[in-house]
Amino acid sequence: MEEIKDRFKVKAEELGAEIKEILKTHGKKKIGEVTLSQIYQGMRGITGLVTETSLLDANEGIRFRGYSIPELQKDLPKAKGGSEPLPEGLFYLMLVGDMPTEADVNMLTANWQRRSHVPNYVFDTIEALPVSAHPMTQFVVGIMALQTGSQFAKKYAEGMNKKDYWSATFDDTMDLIARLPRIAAYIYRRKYKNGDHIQPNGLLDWAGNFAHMMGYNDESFKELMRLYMTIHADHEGGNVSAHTTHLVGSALSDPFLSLAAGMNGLAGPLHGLANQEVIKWIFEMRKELDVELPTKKQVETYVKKTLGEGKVVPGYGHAVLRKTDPRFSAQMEFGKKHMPNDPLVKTVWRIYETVPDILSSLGKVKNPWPNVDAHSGALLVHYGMVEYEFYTVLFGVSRALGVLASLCWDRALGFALERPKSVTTELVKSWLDGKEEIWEG
Ligand code: CMX
Repeated sequence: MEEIKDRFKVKAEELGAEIKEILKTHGKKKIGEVTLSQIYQGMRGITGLVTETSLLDANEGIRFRGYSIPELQKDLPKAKGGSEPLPEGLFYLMLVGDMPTEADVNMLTANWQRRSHVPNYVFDTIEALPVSAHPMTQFVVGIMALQTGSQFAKKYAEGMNKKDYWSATFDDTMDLIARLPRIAAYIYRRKYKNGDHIQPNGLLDWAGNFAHMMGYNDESFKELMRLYMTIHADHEGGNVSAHTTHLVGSALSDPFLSLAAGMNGLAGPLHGLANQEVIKWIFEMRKELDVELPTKKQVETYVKKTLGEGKVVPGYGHAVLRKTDPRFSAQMEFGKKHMPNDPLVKTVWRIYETVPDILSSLGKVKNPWPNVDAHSGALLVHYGMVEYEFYTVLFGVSRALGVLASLCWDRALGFALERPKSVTTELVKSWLDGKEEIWEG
């Protein structure tokens, strides 16, 4: 068996035994209560999922297996001559739970290269769509076309023992991650570069090769891709893309079906599509004001106009976070290092100086600070990637690392079909009138 697969198996067996013991002794322990507001308002704050790969702290931001983003930037292996973490390393950390060595990361790069062949019918399926189709639509269709090669689906149909679910999930996960950059780059070149495709370079790392296939060979763009693919990978289990992948996977839908579902969720403007909305909004602001770098006063007026039109300020706010997203800060650091005088990047920083006070003054926004999506577009535009409709696909390729590592854990730990209870308002009213007892599970 592959080394990483063996290591994952050992870790999963250990944790599986531990969880069994925890549930035997403490299975009935209450860990919270649920209010009516929570069930009507997006289940905010209800602890209802277990996700091993990362944990979000409202004030500190995301930690992957206990490591913050600055710690990952310091400790994860880098490409030769580079200073940003290799996403292969983050995947290893999320899956196995240990900080990888350089040899572990090289092993993963080689493994994904071996698995990276995308059959021609996948490209043909994408080609059947009009070129005007949104890149996320093309991306999901590409993933669905790949599904025909699912090991999990094939083995399940042949009568797979449930003890082997994790193994087939692992194989599909590795195949998917290996192939996603090729599909994403194909969509980019198809839509924006007249179908002038670029063959993979087998000597490059996963993110470096992705940059190369999209047509960006600047070393600092490759570094940006390594950082981008690392920081967007996971944000614990309750966000729409992670939760959807987990939910659909709980029906034993294979990893291709599950990831495609998660990616459809990522394509929503309140989630991953916000990265395209941010840059679109900034471009519109600059056009309307007819300036390259608006003043703070101009930004303030434009933000108030956006709010007055009943719209949200894209890239600001978060369902869980209550401080500046460290993923925003990591990108800001990258900007300071590689492009401190870029007017668009400086506009993002000026917006950062302006928006939090305005959102706070509304009195209802729980988090006035920027999230991950507030910064990414400006860095991409700096290198010439101006096609903002594509940005969510970049997010999706990265997010696959986290949600698929989690799916491996779901199957290895034998997690159950997800099936929460729902109620009607009629029933809620009869609870409130005391006509019926509130059910407590
Ligand atoms: N601009 C204007 N109003 C905002 C706002 C923003 N950036 N963020 C929150 N609000 C408003 C909400 O719309 C809500 O208003 P109503 O009560 O009138 O409906 C109110 O403030 C309270 O919302 P909240 O509890 O603070 O935020 P939610 O948990 O409901 O929503 C989020 C979180 C991210 C959807 C929201 O902040 C938002 O719409 N932000 C802009 C879109 C965005 O950047 N999304 C990307 C998130 C990161 C990601 O998943 O990729």
